[in-house]
Amino acid sequence: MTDTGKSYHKQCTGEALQTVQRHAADEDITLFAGCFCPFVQRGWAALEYLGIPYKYYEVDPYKKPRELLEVSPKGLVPALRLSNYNPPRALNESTVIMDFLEDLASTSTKRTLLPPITDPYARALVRLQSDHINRTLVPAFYRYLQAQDPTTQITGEKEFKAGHRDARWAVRTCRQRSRWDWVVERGRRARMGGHHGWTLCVIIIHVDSFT
Ligand SMILES: N[C@@H](CCC(=O)N[C@@H](CS)C(=O)NCC(=O)O)C(=O)O
Repeated sequence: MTDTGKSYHKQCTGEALQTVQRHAADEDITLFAGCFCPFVQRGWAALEYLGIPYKYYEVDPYKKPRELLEVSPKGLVPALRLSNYNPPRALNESTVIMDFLEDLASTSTKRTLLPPITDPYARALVRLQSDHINRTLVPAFYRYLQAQDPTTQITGEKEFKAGHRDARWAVRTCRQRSRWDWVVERGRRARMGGHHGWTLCVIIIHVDSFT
């Protein structure tokens, strides 16, 4: 396989590694992960919060191993292999995965990342906010993270900080408009090791900004 020239972590460390080690055994759900990837991290946080059993499986998406291509057509992480089907099924795209996990939890662990189903407007606002974060903040963060030379790093930092300010503004606006306290309140608890909300999973890389 050719060297892509990209530089990224291929193994978790610290508490993340402990979590990986707790999820080494086979389960119905296998998370195909790259630990450096913020899209993986949001699906992973959702699995953890929702209490759904899973196996963590680290792969290098830039090397496109065959087993990853079997579960993710473009060979991107995250992806899920669902072994409780025969033959096994697969799912990719982080927000689709989060939706799937949310639905799965509603009939199993009964935990939820969203406001109650009886409040569809509050749920829609959470998704609206997440969509905004996906379009603005996450791409800027990712460019910043991957920048290797000083000029790209400086541009990346500016874009990221602008996206960051924008996201904070959006959260404030949503709080004024609706029941945003729910999510932000959950954010505070997330910091203390308690609950994550949907948006906080989407924006997991910025949890500290909201607490
Ligand atoms: N829209 C996708 C993005 C996933 C994605 O871009 N993953 C990156 C790692 S962070 C990847 O697999 N890159 C491999 C490649 O581009 O070949 C999602 O939300 O799941």
